[in-house]
Amino acid sequence: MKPILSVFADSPDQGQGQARDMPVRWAFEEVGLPYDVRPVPWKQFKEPAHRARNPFGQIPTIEEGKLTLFESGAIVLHIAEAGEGLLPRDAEARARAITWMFAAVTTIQMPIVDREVVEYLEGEKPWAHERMAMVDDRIRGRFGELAAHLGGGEWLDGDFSAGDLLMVTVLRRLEGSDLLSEFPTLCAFVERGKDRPAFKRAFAGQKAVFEASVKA
Ligand code: GTB
Repeated sequence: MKPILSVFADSPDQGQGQARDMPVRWAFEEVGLPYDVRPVPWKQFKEPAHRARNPFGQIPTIEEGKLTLFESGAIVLHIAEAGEGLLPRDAEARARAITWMFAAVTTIQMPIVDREVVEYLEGEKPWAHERMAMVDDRIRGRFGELAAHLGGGEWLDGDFSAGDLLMVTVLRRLEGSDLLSEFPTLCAFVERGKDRPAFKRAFAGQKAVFEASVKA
């Protein structure tokens, strides 16, 4: 039986692939595991049926027989462990790839989320401008460190891994922004991720769900 991935029925990003089902789709595509999707309408997010899948009433979730999982990073790890190509076989290289997965969803993603909070929720506060400048500086610091690590390398640690997949997904949240453009190394890293056929299939998949919602 195919796993079922819950996604936005009508994503607020209008099919730009910014919602957190995108890394999960990408991981399924990288390892070649087919999956079905369950589009969840906004009004059902906090209803008991969806909270049974995710206590926080969010997407993404996956259902795989009796197993239900939430948290995109954990789901990507589960898929990477089930298939081939996202985690090295060598135990130490595998541990390093998992370290990069955590670095993406914690160290790098946290200040980016802070920025989105200022932008979308705190923009009217009298201190918003000052706070935004602080958060931007924190992001710049992290981006500088990440770019220095990447240097002239293609991926974060040897071959492409689930760490790169999550890192590209997280950086995409600032795609097109001046902040990311300040770091050509990171922009090139993001583009390399987006060039992968599996990324393109995942992107097309989420876009098709959004377009169906517009037609409905
Ligand atoms: N830590 C969780 C994970 O990684 O799985 C976070 C999951 C999460 O934030 N889910 C969001 C959600 O379900 C959708 S992806 N929100 C509904 C709710 O909380 O009630 C976040 C998201 C939403 C919209 C855009 N956008 O419009 O660009 C981008 C990302």
